[in-house]
Amino acid sequence: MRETIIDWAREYFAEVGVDVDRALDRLASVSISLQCWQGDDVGGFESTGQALGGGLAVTGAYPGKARTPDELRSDAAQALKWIPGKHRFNLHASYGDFGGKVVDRDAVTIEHFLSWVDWAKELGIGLDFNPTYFAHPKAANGWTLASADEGIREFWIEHGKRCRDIGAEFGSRLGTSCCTNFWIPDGFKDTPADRHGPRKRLITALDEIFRESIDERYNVDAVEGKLFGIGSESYVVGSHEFYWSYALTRGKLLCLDSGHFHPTESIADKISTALAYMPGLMLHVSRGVRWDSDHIVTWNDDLQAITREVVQNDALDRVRLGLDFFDASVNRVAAWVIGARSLLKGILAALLEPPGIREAEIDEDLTRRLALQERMKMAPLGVIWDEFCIRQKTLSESEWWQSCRDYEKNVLLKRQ
Ligand code: RNT
Ligand code: ZN
Repeated sequence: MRETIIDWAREYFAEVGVDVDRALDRLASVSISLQCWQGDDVGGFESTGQALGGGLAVTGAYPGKARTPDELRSDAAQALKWIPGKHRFNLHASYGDFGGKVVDRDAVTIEHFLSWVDWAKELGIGLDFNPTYFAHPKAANGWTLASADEGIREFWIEHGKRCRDIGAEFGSRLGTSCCTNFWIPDGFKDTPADRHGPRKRLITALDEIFRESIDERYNVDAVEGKLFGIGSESYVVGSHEFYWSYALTRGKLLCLDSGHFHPTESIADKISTALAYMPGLMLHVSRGVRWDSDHIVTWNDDLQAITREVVQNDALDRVRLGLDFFDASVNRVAAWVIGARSLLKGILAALLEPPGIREAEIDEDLTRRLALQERMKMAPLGVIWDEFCIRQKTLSESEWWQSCRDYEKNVLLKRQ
């Protein structure tokens, strides 16, 4: 039965000029960077008990969140099992294994992340990294690298440098280059008098952080802009244009977060332009609902517009795919799995796009283009997706969920 259905689906796609097996091989080589912060509501493992801040907000009180590095590793390893393919894990600096000691941000070293490296080695996965510019007394008023206070800037510059070094250690120890992504919250709630000064300070601070060059085989830096945050509604120093220009002039990766724009502004149309000028991109695939709400990624039009741009620009090797959402209202492990599987489905759909769509455009037959685009929305994608899960020895849509419920019952709910 299964064979018949798959053969039929393969036939369906062959008819429109798509080789399903080639698409599945390509999909198998795609790595998604799974964000550590979905596992514990961006809490981290510092023992300082700081509120989140930085304009970030997590809502929900689903039981069972990870409280220690070991618990987070156990949860993430489960999630990775239910996500077909080989993926990566994306750590924040506040997630070090600090052993109950207070280690300030300007003192983090690879020592605090060795248990993560061991874990990654065991799983055979790569690690990515992020300096943490929030949830800290020196970021309490929401200003870090662009602060008017030189001491504050110095502190956060040191943090940034150390994080790149940790990233490079990840890269060299794991044999796969780490992407260290910089996002800072700095901005004003209300109308600023000076928009220029903070941006100049941020440029100087970033240039200082990036002064030492690091072998790209070990670490690449990315910079992430934003339109606004809670408490920085009127002005964000590190805006989209700011980092686009910074990345372009400094040879850094630009990180586009799909939740960091006006609700109707999609990052999909920015990808082809960025790739025309820049060596690559980092994506934080997220789902904003009315604002930068960081909802779990689902297989919707926005997502598909993004994944088709990456695929149709032939840029799967130049775009680092990361997830960025944090939802505490549902099972956190399931959140990872649903978000990552959705992103992979988006890539699969893009890989299965018939060449005829582009050919119709070249022929200036826009009616044919539209008709084929619409036809493909009902194509048997789900059958091919199931086949991918089977080939990757991952549980299917109906099965992973049951295992996840068992894990919830046997592990997560026992954490109370
Ligand atoms: C914040 C940025 C940033 C964070 C993570 C936790 O708006 O999107 O990427 O979500 O660093
Ligand atoms: Zn982000």
